[in-house]
Amino acid sequence: MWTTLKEYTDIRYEATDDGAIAKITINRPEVRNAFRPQTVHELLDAFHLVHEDPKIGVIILTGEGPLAFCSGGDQKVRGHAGYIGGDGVPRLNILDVQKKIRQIPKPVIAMVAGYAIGGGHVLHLVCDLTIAADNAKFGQTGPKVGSFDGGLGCSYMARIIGQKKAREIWYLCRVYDAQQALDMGLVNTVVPLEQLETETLQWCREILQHSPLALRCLKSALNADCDGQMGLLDLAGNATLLYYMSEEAKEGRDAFVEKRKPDFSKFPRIP
Ligand code: 2NE
Repeated sequence: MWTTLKEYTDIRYEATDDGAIAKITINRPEVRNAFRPQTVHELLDAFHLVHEDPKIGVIILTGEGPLAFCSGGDQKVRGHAGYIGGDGVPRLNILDVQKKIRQIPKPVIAMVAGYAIGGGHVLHLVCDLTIAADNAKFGQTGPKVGSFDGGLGCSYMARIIGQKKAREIWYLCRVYDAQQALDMGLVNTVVPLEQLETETLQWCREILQHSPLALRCLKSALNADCDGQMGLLDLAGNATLLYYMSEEAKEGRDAFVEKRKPDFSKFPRIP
């Protein structure tokens, strides 16, 4: 069913046999799939590959095993100014993964079993959709462990579930079960653990039946509202992409290449 596309140490990067669905799995179950700089480096690499692969239409982000989706930053390698990797440099580079998930022009689905906690909770939050197993647990721990995510972890969370609930989650650091998460609008659906992957693949297959360009434009349109000028950049990039595909735009290019005056007179000014 799954074919490995590239070997990594901290994650797995696989695709279905037809190449249409990619699955990126954080593979550190011994620490509840906490991420260290190496994990983040690999996630960025895999998301770059998935972005560039025109066969892939949907991406599943998940964690290895039934106990955790992701437990956030690896506290055991947290140093003075961030999480310290093999090069000794402290980093908070998970924020780059959050940006990549939002910017990639294909739906990303978080498939959550067990804990999605701390930075792991923000990761599911920034995905387009979340399918939760009935054993899933959600929450932030920042104020308990001396951390916080004041970026998408606050503003985007509040957009999704409202200011009161977002403040409750951050200030109290409680853990919420799958049904509570569904009631808050934090996740799209809850299914029995043993059906989690089947159900997620079903959602992927439904999405794959639809127009890739429509999905691409919708994702950037839904992002634009929250993402300011960078959101408009992606939305407008899609407008340019569509314009490049038109005869009108091709006339401008051809005229330049052929060293003649462009003739736009045949293109209507549609009201
Ligand atoms: C995830 C949770 C609730 C699981 O609890 P439980 O009881 O199922 O497992 P346990 O025994 O706590 O954990 C199993 C092993 O995983 C390690 C534990 O230390 C333990 O290993 P041993 O000590 O027995 O060898 N482990 C779990 N989470 C880890 C982590 N994040 N880093 C390193 N090791 C971890 C429970 O384990 C839990 O609450 N974990 C901590 C969650 C947390 O506070 N995460 C960091 C939030 S801050 C963050 O992610 C962040 C940010 O705020 C801003 C920027 C970037 C990152």
